[in-house]
Amino acid sequence: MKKIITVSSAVILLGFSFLSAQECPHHSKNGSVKTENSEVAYSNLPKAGKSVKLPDGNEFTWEFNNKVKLGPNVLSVSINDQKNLNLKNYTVKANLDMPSMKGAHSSGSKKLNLNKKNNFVGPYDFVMRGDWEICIEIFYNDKPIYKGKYIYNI
Ligand SMILES: [Cu+2]
Repeated sequence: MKKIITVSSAVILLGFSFLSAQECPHHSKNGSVKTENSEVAYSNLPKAGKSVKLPDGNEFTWEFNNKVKLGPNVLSVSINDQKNLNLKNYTVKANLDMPSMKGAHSSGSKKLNLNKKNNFVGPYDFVMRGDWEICIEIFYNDKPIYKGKYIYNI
């Protein structure tokens, strides 16, 4: 009996730490992306400019649209089909924070806006040097289909 209890608590603990590892900090304030059915695990994003495959076969890239510096910068995400046409019928959200100072300068999860070139863009402020975690979420028909994170050193 004791063994069974130990095993099941180990399973619960494992499950719990797995979930915590998936979560980007300060990223789910409204809770809407964390419902059981729509849980999408965080992937590690490749570096800026590298193409990432989405589950639906389309691809996206992320980058900052200028030389990244301290202060305000613009994050840009473009989603393309095989013909390299920019697709706009997605929703993209991003959150930036410093893992070593969680919450101290979190941008919060912000929806990126579609510009004239059909890129999703949004302003983000690097207020100090160090490692920043960039979390990007992509939704289709209000359902999260991709979540990725990347550590960016400023
Ligand atoms: Cu800081």
